[in-house]
Amino acid sequence: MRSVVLVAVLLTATSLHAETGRDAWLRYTELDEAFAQHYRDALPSSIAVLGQDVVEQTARQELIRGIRGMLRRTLRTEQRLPADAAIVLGTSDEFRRLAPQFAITLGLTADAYWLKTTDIKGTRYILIVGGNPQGVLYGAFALLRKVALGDAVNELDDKQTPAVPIRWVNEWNNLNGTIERGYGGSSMFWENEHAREDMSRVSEYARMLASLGINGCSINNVNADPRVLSPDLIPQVARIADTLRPWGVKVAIAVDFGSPKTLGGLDTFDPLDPSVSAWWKSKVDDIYRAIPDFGGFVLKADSEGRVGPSTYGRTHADAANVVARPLKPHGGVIFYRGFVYDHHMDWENLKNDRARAAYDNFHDLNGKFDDNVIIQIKNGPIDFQVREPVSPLFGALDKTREAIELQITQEYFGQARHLVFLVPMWKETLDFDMHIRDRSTPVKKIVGAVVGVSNVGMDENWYGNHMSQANLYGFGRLAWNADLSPRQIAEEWTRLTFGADPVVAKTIVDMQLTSWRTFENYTGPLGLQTLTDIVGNHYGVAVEASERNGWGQWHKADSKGVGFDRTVATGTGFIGQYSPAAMKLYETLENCPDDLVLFMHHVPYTHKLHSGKTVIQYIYDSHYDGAETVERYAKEWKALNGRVDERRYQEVLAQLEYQAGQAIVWRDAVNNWFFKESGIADSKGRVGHHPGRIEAESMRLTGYTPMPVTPWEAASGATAVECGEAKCAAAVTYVGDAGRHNLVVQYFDHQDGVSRFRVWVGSQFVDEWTAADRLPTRKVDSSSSSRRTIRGLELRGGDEIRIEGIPDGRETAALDYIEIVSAQ
Ligand code: GCW
Repeated sequence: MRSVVLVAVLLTATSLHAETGRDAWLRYTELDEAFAQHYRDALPSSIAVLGQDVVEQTARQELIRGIRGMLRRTLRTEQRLPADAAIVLGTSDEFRRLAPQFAITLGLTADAYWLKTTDIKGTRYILIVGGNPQGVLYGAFALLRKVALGDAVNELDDKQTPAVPIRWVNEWNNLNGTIERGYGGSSMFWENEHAREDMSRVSEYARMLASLGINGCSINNVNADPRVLSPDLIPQVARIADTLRPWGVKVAIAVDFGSPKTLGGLDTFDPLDPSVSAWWKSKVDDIYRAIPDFGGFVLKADSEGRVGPSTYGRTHADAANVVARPLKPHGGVIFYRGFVYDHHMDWENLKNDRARAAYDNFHDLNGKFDDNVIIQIKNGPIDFQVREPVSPLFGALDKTREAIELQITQEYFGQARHLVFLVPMWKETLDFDMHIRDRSTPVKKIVGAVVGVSNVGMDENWYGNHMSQANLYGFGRLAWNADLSPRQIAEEWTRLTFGADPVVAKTIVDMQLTSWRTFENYTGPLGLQTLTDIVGNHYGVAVEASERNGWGQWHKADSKGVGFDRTVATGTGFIGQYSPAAMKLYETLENCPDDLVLFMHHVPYTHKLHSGKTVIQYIYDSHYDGAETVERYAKEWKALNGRVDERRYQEVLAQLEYQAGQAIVWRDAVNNWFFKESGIADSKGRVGHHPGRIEAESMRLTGYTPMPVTPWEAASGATAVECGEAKCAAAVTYVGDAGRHNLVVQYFDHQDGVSRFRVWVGSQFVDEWTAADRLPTRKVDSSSSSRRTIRGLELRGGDEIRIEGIPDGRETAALDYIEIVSAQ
């Protein structure tokens, strides 16, 4: 509920000083005077904390900081309960013991909070009551959020209880300082095989986590280095724990199941061997001596080359339990990952199906895990693809604790170079009804923990992209309350991050709410999954990369049809892993939603969808739609010039313009590939026809030589030109109408150098740039394909357009094509 106060927020001038994004949604920018005055009147000017716990002290400090920032008031700190108005913080126990006059009888569970305005003999208090010290801190953040959002604080009576008790993030950080699937710079925890000396970023991050109610953080890659358990490293983990503790965030680590052997020197890591269980016990006891509030372990076993219980013919339950038992007396848990599959699967066996793996591996073990084991299950049965059904394993473990694992880092979602707001997708998963035993059982009611793969880095704005922060924010908010709507979350984040200007808010929220569909449209619609290089960087387009290899992420497109038959009737039987009601949704083409049709069925390209379109036409259209929508985002963003601080305005604009170019690379690659494979033309005549496009290989080349590109669809005409000399040029004579034109230059920018490009029209020099972007490839391919648009050139027939490329290092100043389009 937004109050009257909001109106005042809308009138508040945006503060437009340059922002780096480092403060994320916790900026606490000054409110305008009238508005600040309103809150100064509504909020007491002193603060008192009942308890001694460090987390409660943090809560007080945060309130002082936030109120000082927004309201230009430094709250008076009172050592004991003042007789006049105050904000009073404490746990419900502390209130009962130390401030009985408030008569707090309400029961609050761990982490819950209650914000309550109360009057005692005419004196006004705002109480922040927590079920525990963390709850107090979460309450403090909630109060500050209300002020920042313009919500009423006059008559507070707001009790919030988190949906699940365990809300953790996993950071896939390596001890050498790199981050697996991290796109925001290097690790804030580790550097050169040690914990960093300077923990200030960790502390800032912990604050962000606490502001969302996240209460645990696993600080190393699940592809775990056994050394993390070495006697040297444990004190360093303890130092990280000390930094997280004031924010109520527990530290956890990912462990390698082979550690008893590789690190401990035993000759086995068999979970049923007594020496192995003794080793785990002594290791766990050592950890708790150093870190009494240690959260626990994350374990990836028997997956993607990690060792596991299969070495000894043991089960996942044996493996999980041997590690869980010594954790138990200390209150620790183990998250055992459900992401177990065979990546050497025979692709010629039509019954093989990676999607089946998690369920097949775990459902028989239901009830066999100790009660401090939590099976951590990815949202979908494959691997964080652009669209997947819900993992059927959620419905198969009713006697075992379950966590849902969501990926905040955008591995298959454009890796911080593309704007994709993931909350709507997560929300669909959490709301999906598994219909277990014919009862309504949405995933959010099944899971007892929510885990997000976060992977923030040292980049000033944490993710390498301002917009990606919204995914961490949204993850935390949903983990706390899965009933929040994506719109509410997007609105909150946008207002907190970019201010209250309604035009800014509307533009950003609209982009965010449509961005998942947009990304899906130009990457992998209809349940095809992200058509990226799945054996490489998971970034650029490579339609066939997932086929004919053991990784099992097949879409099975051939000249006749496309899609993976996972039906019970004729396919792999995957659909049979769901309850009868969910099965019914997917098993027949009549019922199966279009969005997942190719995940569940193999159909001819001419199959008509519920929408009435054929599959092939849908593929073509969605790719054009997706690319056009991103172009629209960039235009809409430009309309915010002057409404967003200059630095973030420019950085987001550059990101959206880049994304618009990449969306075209995807559009053309996917559409050309399916056109070649199916032989069916686009009914709208666009695929394969690009008015104004001139292939670089057909230009007059000086020094440049044509090269085939792999995969072929990554370059227009399957060919680029590259320069093997100090300097090369490609020229063409313009033959079109006279007038204002935009000139697009499609070139390649990889990691091995910084090539330069210069452009002339006749003798007039019109543009130059360097290929210095940070893109995940060392090759001429779809990931390096980049776009430069030179706007508004007045061209006349007969003009020579000439592009000069100057290679650098191993980068060859390669060109794909140019396009000349009217700017009218
Ligand atoms: O999505 C895949 C990633 C791997 C990751 C693995 C996992 C940590 O490509 O980088 O390894 O999933 O979740 O274990």
